[in-house]
Amino acid sequence: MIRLFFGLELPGELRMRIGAISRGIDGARWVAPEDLHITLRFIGEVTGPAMEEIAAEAASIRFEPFAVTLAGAGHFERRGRVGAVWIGIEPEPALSALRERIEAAAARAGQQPERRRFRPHVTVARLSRARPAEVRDWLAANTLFRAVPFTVDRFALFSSTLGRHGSTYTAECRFPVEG
Ligand code: 3AM
Repeated sequence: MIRLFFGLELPGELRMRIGAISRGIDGARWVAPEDLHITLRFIGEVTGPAMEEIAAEAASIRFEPFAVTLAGAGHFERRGRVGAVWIGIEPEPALSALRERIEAAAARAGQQPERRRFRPHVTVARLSRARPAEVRDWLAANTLFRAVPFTVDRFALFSSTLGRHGSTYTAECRFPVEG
């Protein structure tokens, strides 16, 4: 079995920039710069043949290149606790449209529909017992984060491997605009 999700890779300069703000919360599990990404659609554990089917459907997706701007910072809470901090993404209809096409491709490959609302973000750290004051300070320090737009001309199917220091991600297949 292999754990999969669709997402976007980030340009090196952006990963470096986020790497530079990946500090200041004691006990945070910072995502390594090479693993920073935008998740488009979580798939979960599948077999090799199921992965091939998913990839084959994704390969039929066509889209025009578009620009994405990372801006702002936020957090996700679970049961009243901050579980992750992230850098946000400016609303971009083309990004939502690409996500919809991936959702349809996943459905054609037999995946159950994703019911969670799409909240595009770049997870910077996962937290379990962080001090609220440190989380607040990190969010305040990065609320004005804004990067130059970058062009999205491909998406990827990533595998996720759980290691001793958290998950690492590998782009198993890339799907360029040109097909
Ligand atoms: O790294 P981000 O936050 O973009 O949170 C998981 C991670 O997102 C998310 O998939 C990405 C790659 O692991 N994820 C994990 N389990 C999930 C689930 N059951 C999930 N998303 C939706 N449903």
